[in-house]
Amino acid sequence: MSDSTPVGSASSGFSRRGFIAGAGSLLGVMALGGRTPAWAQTVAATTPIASGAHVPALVIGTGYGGSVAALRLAQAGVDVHMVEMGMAWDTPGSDGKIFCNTLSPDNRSYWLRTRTKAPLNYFLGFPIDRDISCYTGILDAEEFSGITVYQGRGVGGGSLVNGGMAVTPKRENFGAILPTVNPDEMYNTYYPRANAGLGVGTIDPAWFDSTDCYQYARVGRKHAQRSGFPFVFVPDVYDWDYMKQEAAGTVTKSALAGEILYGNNNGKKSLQKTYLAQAAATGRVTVSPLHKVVSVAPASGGGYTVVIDQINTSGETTTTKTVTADRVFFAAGSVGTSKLLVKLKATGMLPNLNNEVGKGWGDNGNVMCGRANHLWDPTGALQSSIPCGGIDNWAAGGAFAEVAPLPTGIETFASFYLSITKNPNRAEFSWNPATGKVDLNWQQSWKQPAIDMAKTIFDKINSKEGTIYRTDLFGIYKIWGDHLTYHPLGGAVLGKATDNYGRLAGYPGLYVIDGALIPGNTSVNPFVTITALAERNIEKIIATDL
Ligand code: FAE
Repeated sequence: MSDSTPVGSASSGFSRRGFIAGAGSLLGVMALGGRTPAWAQTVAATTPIASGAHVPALVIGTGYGGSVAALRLAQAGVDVHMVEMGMAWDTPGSDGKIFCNTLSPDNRSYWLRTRTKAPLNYFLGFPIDRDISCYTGILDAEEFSGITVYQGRGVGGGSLVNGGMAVTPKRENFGAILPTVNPDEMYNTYYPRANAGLGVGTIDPAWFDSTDCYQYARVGRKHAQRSGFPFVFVPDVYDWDYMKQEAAGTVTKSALAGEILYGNNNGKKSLQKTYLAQAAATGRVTVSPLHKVVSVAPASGGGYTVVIDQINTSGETTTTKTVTADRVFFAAGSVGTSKLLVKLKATGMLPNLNNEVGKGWGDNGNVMCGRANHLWDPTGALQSSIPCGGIDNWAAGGAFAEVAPLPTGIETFASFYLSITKNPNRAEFSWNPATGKVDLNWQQSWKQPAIDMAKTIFDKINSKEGTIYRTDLFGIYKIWGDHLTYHPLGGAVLGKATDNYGRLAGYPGLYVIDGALIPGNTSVNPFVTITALAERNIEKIIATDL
């Protein structure tokens, strides 16, 4: 049967043999460090779905929302199949590593591109992008008219490429983030559950104060505090004990080798090591990597018909499969879910979806900038790729700025920041029949409020320190990284396109359970909120719908 063919990985299914093959490849890499962290004991199972199959629950996407849904459904006794357009990322390449390094991107770095598209794409005014061969790599730089949206591709979704910053928003800000959700439930039950499930921890402050690899963050703290801004430690899913050992030279370096944007080979607890590992351990969850859902429509006998393109590592469709599912969970990420729903409504597959589908999309107010420090204020040649602190000026200026690394391996005298701002602009996805694609009507000028809010922090710091903005990081004499977002949110907003638990209006058994539910902003980095909301919604769905 063609469906038992291994797809993009060494494992051939959730047979015992396949499971051990997959786990073995991962643990083999871990073993290079001479030590296997406790959380690395298992990996998600891959079993490409058969055309004609019938599944009780089908989850589109394997990021945060999808992983929570799969685990909790499986624990409730439901068999789940997860469909993921990206690769399994469980097999090392010829260099012995699963993921390539940020400083030396190869074909594993980008999703179907022939040239890298680094978020920070200039250095000293020179472009740093390079040619690569086209491959189903891990980071998608998806281009819409006014914005490039970065997203993870593979089993684990955004958890494969992100910085792991795991931030619970301040409770006083929650009403503006998810106005229809009871904050007591979230802060008493679902945020703690999400933090536990994700393995969130905070850096040891004494180690922070002494280690070379966070000199850049200490400089960031000093400058923030001297201008009167609070500096806060930001929790992360990185294994902080592992990082200490990296610094001590006793394990393979990962955060301290600059690994982040194109995957992290060791210390980061991506979803493959947390929710998806737990899901695999139930024996009820299987995954089809390199499979892309292209259609969902009501099936004549009840449930839904789902059409899936199986692709190869060049992105070409090799097989088209049709399966049926009693329930379908859209967890393809804010952009992926929105694009699917907008297309399915416009092309008559799901015509009864309401007119809120595609609306309320925001960039979490992302904007980047760098500052040029004095020569007597170096930020360090060794920089951990995992950020651990931020500057909080949300209440007064509408900005929360993470002090980000520039892990180039050389002293840059630069302080670098990713700001999350209260930018109120929202965009809308729409179907373009001429191109057969979904457009997003964001305009680059809509970043101006974000820049103004970030300036409430950095103009003041520059004035106090006698420093200036870097102009060489995003082009030739360009200060602001205002062309991108790492944090797409919205497009199928809770309580608008869906009911208050993610049930899609007009179609019983169809659910949205990812960042598409959140109306454009979370005031901090978003994945803890996406995870906590998914925990809340799936609990209700299991209790009342199954
Ligand atoms: P997501 O994790 O994007 O998962 C969706 C999955 O669906 C992906 O694996 C897709 O490949 C797959 N997919 C899409 N369409 C289809 C289809 N048609 N068929 C099958 N599969 C499909 O969704 N957030 C933080 O909180 N802290 C951070 O430090 C942080 N750093 C970031 C750094 C970078 C470079 C990036 C790109 C993002 C970062 N984020 C961070 C954002 C975070 O990763 C993102 O909000 C979540 O991953 C979104 O979770 P979802 O479950 O919505």
